Amino acid sequence: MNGPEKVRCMLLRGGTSKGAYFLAGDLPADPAERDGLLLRVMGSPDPRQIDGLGGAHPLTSKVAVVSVSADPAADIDYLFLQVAVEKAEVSDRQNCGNILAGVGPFAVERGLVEPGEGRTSVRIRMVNSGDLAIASFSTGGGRVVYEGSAEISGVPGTAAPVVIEFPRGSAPLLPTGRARDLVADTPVTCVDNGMPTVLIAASSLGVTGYESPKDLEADQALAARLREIRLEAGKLMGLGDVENATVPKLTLLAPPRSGGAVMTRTFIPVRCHTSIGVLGAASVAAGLRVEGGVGHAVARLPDRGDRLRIEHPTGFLDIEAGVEYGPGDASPVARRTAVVRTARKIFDGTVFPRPAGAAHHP
Ligand code: NQM
Repeated sequence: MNGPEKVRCMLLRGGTSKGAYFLAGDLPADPAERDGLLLRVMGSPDPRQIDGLGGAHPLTSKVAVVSVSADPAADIDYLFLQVAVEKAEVSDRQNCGNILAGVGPFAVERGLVEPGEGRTSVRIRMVNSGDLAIASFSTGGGRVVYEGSAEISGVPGTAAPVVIEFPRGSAPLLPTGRARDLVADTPVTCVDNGMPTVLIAASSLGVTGYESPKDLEADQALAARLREIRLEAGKLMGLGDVENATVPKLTLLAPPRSGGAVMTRTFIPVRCHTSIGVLGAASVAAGLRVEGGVGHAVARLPDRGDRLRIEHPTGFLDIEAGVEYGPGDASPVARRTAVVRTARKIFDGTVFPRPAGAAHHP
């Protein structure tokens, strides 16, 4: 099918990811046609994505589709799409909290939201999950202010903070109904505080959890074990056959090394994240607080408050996430989650997708 030859597009860094942001009205309404176009925009399938905007890694092959929301509880609708790098696949089965950081600024840039003087707060309906997020960020003189002094691990330099709050989500925090499961002979805690995630003690897989993402990705025996756990856990979590899905994520846990609550290595789900996803971190943080979960023996939880420091390969991510147990209730629920990210407009213009039907030789 022939899509448009050129599309209005903005490239933004959202947290530790980078994505192409579109107004929904600038893309084909038909999802199959839209996804075909996005593959051609990003340059997939191709390990180098040499003929498109993608950066040859899942963290830089992401798309946000934004529109005014019809939901009175929200200002903006945000649909996240993961464009596979080496396969001709576009998935709406996961959400992305890093790309979310750029959605409010993008909505202001495109005139969907009126910027305030000082700060602007945008209520965002995350179409993938149906949940809400509230993002607030610096604005002034009718524009988004990207410059600032907030630093986040995994991004060089500083930028203006984007504060993101997630009210209590709709999914059950423990999708299997248990704090601990034995999956492929491995004790795990399956948790979903915005991102379906399987928590595993690194030691139960024969690794330390301090290896570099590159070394972990090179470990073929580990990859096979993680695949087995993912497929079985996906079924237990009600996600069905996850062979070709980007969820659940798998997070290996080890004792903290730099004063945080826990050290992590997260598989998304095949490549190892160079830091950690926002909703992934929200799920880890909530999962660590689950009584009887696999995180308890590994993590050092602070005595008070909801704030946790999650260590990862390029630093740490501070996040507020708490869980509550009702009276006599064995199943905890997640309370509000909050996190600070930064975002930056990199490019605004017109993207010229590879022509439809052009032969590719993966
Ligand atoms: O968990 C990568 C990222 C993400 C997801 C992934 C994310 C989140 O860092 O909210 O941000 O887990 O695929 O962009």
